[in-house]
Amino acid sequence: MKKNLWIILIAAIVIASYLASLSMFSQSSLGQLNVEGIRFSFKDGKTVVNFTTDQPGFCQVLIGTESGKYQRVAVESMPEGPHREHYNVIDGLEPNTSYFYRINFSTSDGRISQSKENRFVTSEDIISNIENKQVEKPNGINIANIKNGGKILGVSSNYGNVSNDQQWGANMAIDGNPATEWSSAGDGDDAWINIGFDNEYKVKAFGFWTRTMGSSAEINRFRVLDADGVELGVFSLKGAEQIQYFSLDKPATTNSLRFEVLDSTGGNTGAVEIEVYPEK
Ligand SMILES: [Ca+2]
Repeated sequence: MKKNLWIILIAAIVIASYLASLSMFSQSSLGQLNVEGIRFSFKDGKTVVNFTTDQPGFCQVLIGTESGKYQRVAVESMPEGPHREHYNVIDGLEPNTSYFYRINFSTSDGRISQSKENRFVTSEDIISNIENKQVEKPNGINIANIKNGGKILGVSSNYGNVSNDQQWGANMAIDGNPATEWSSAGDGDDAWINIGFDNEYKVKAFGFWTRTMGSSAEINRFRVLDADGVELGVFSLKGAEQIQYFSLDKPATTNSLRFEVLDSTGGNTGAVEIEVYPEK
């Protein structure tokens, strides 16, 4: 019974945030949430939102760079039952950037309320420790490579609208050849590529080599998601001279990885090579 109630609550919060993100309902149809002592902190690529509510319950913080449009959600870190002290975490916000946010809240008896929209600015040094994730080339088989069963499940675009197996097509990022490159068709920070494997693996590390056109097309930061869309981390690149390897905070069991650009020098972003390594 208690478990069912949590499922209903969580579903209610998800639906409320979905509706909020689409702006399909009038704000007056929801209770107004008042929060106390809201605080933002920034560390190791994470933004943490702390606040207190009058009633115990669950909440989400909807976040976006445009007023009324919330593309991201800061979720509660391991909630154990309804509570008043809230601790919501989100990865991968841009440094020194102004964001709009709104808090969705649900009490244990199912009442949903929402805060007014407000804004905050992320700190300069939010990403300062991310580079620590870089590692030496991992041992083992590169399961992203076409020869090892890697395949493109989707891509934001290919330059010249070519197919994946032509020059500038997405396959060029997983062909093991440093002389070939996948280039998007001007996708800039919106470029993404989804790489499937021949099986499910426990992925521990990956390598990423951004392409560059000197003053454009170079990826600075990107995030990685598993097959369920769960974000596995945000990673920063240091230049385009070579492939750079990263380890995941914890191995991810998945049959694909999706790489999404967060920050770049714009234009025809893409990758020379992407490699993925599972645990043995
Ligand atoms: Ca290549």
